[in-house]
Amino acid sequence: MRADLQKIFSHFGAEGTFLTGESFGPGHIHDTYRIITEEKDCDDYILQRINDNVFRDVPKLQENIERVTGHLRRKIALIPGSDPKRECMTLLPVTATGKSYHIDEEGNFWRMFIFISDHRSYERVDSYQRAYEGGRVIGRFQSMLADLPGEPLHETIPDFHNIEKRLESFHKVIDEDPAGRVSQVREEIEAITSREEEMKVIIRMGREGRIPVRITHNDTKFNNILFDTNDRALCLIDLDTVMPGYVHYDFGDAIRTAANRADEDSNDLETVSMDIEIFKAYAEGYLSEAMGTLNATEIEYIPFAPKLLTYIMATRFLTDYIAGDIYYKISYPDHNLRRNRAQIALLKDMEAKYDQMTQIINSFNK
Ligand code: ADP
Ligand code: GN1
Ligand code: MG
Repeated sequence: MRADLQKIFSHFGAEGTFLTGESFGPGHIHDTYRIITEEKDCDDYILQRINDNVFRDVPKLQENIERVTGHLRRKIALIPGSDPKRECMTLLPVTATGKSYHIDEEGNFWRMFIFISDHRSYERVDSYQRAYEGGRVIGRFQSMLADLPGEPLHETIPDFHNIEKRLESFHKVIDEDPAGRVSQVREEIEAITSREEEMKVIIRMGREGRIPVRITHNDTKFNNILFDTNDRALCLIDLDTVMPGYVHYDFGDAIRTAANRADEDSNDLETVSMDIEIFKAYAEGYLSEAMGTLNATEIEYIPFAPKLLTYIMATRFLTDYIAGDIYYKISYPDHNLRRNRAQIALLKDMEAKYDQMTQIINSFNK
C-alpha cells in the first residue's frame, strides 16, 4: 500500500505546504520521495522510509547522522562564501518528539532532509573536472570529520567492508544454496574464491596497525555526490554508513563507479572497463585534500583500493543472487547476477591497469 506521504510529512517541523510527493532517485536501499511544497520560495524535501532490514538500529543510525551533519555544518559555515544548506545535508526534527525520525502506525521509520535544489548527480563520469571535484569533496569530507568530538560513531552495519566476514557469508550461502542457484554460477564463484587471500591485505594491515581507522563514508558510489549546475561538487549524501573505516574504502568505491565506462549492471561486458584518465583526475582531487593526513602505507595501497571495492561488491551481489535476492532492490530476476558479472569484468580490467594506477599515485607523491 502506498504510504500517506502528506500525513508523514506533517509530523516534521518543516516550512511549507505539502503539494506532491513522488518516488525519487536511483538508490538501492531506502524508499525515497521528493516532497514538493506549494510555496515557490520554500525548500522542497527528501522524505525517506528507512530500510530497517538493512539498518537494524535506527536510533543509533540517526544519532550518527545528526552528529556528522552537525559537525560538518559548523565547519562549512566558517568558510567564507560557503552555503551550508547546499554543502551539507540538513535533517528536519519531528515536532512532537524533537527526534530526527518518525515511526508510523505500521512501525515504519521515516526521516526527512532539505532537498538540495538544482543539483546534478552522475552514475559515472566522463569529464576530468567532475572526477577531480568528486575526489576533492570526498577528501574534504574525510578531513573535516577527522576531529569529530566524542565517542566513536556507531557501526551501523557491523563489518560492512570486512572482506573476511563477507567471504564467510558467501561460503555459508553456497553451502546452504537456499534458492537452488549454485549449480548455475560455478564460474562466477571461482572468480571470487581464486582471489580471496589477496583481497585480505587491507584488513590485515589495519590489524597490524600499519593503517589507521578513520571516519569514512563507506558508500562513495559516485551518485552519492551532488554537483551544482556548474559541475562543482556540493556535498556527499547517503550518510547511513559513515562510521569507522579505512580510507581505501572510499577511494575504491568512488573509482569503481566513477571510472567505469559502463553501468554497474551492464550486460555488455565488452564495454566494461576503467577509464585511467578518470582515475587520475579523481586521485588528483582526492589527494589535494587528503595527502597531508595519509601515512606512507595508506598512500602505497591507494592503487589497490579500486580492486578491493570492486571485488567486495562482486562478492556481495553474487551472495545476494545465491541467497535469492533478499538484500538489494532488483529490477529483473537475474539482476544481481548481472551486477556480479559486470563487477568481475571491471575487476579484471583494473588488474590489467594496476601498474598504471601505481605510477599515477607515485607521480602525485613526490
Ligand atoms: P539509498 O541509500 O537508497 O541510495 P540515498 O540516501 O542515496 O538512498 O537517496 C536516494 C537518492 O535520493 C539519491 O541518489 C539522490 O538522488 C536523492 N537524494 C537524497 N538526499 C537528497 C538531498 N538532500 N537532496 C537532493 N537529493 C537527494
Ligand atoms: C548500496 O545505498 P546505495 O544504493 O548508495 C549499498 C552499497 C553498494 C551499492 C551498490 C547500505 O548503495 O554498499 O556499494 O548499493 N549500500 C548499502 O550499488 O548496502
Ligand atoms: Mg544512494
